[in-house]
Amino acid sequence: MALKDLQSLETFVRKTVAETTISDIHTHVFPPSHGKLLLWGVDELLTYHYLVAELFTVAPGELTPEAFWKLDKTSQVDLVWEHVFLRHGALSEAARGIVTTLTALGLDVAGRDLKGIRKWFADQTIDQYLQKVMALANLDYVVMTNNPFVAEEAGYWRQDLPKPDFMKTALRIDPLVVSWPAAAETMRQAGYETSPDGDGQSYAEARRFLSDWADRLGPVYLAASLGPEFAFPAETVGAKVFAEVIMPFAVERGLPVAMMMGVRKAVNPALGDGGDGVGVADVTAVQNLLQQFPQAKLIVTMLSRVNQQELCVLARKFGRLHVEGCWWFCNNPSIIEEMTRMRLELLGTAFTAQHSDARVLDQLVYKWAHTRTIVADVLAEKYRNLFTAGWRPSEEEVKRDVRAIFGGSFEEFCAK
Ligand code: RAT
Ligand code: ZN
Repeated sequence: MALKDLQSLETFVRKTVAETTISDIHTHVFPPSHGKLLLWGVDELLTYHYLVAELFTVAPGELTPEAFWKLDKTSQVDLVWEHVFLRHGALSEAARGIVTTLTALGLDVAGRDLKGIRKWFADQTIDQYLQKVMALANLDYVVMTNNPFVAEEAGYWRQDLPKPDFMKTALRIDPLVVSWPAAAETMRQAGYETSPDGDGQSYAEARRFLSDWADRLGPVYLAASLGPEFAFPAETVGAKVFAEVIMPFAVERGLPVAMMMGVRKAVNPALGDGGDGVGVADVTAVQNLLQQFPQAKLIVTMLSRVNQQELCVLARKFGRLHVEGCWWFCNNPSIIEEMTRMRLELLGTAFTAQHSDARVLDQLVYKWAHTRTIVADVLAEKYRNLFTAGWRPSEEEVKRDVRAIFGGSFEEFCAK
């Protein structure tokens, strides 16, 4: 049915964005069977590394990261609550996210009763709570990040524990690229003949390692987070591993490679996960990979705002490049709005607007609520412009397009 006037078009677009079921293609959640790896609840929310970093922007000088990490979780939470929420305006995106999440769960965050909120969480059971969060965020599935180089994670996977179907896997392989000697040692201990120098035999064994893990996990894609210095081709171990291990393996298996580019690791190591920064990545590395591996498919997100236009332009040249998400420091309303608008203008609906990157299960609620609001505004404007130009979209077309940027295009890309 064609939408006949601007008002009904806009209302329908907003309603559709609010109601469309989303596929979340990058998260850090785990199946409940993987025990403590699945983080959830108010204490985990308040000690999310985004908020720990923010704590040290406002905390008194005598509170050092070293002292903070020695405290028990409850005391850490109390410090974040006191300094980020009570003594200063909780205006950052991560802080507002806490408020959105707790409100959506029906908790009285305005009452500032942290004790009462903790008590409510203590009464939840994870299986039910997981279903509740998936329903509140309105997701059909999440893609996890599964790193076989982390002993604890690998240990759970080796036990073949149950996993809900709505939690899909991604095989994370950063260590191969960014710390080959350590990765070679992990593989060697697991029975693969890999050496720290990297040679033909080691690379063949690394491909065997990936193959065994891909058989075990059944991943949707392979994934690596890379620094701004990543270049391809180059005389570096990382570039060699891409050329000799990752790309041949991915092409042979028909798996896309997800590259998350531009993270400056451990700028301030004292902050732990919160200590990473951002740098401008080299988009020509992606271009060169696409040119040298004509059968490869790449899924790319970049951390620096500066990279976004260049990346979109490259995606116009290669249908084998899928642009996705407003990653980490780009996951802020002003930047999401700008990036979504630019992507629609350059790529139509052939991209994925967002991933949550949720490390704590409950974050799925706010990350998606906030993104939906922004995408609704941008899409309403784009459809208004299209209508004014003379096109008459139907309800079915609006639904198709909204789903496309929330998972549909990604699925088409993976199936190509
Ligand atoms: O957003 C985050 O939590 C980051 O620490 C990283 O996990 C990043 O998204 C990554 O996947 O490396
Ligand atoms: Zn991530």
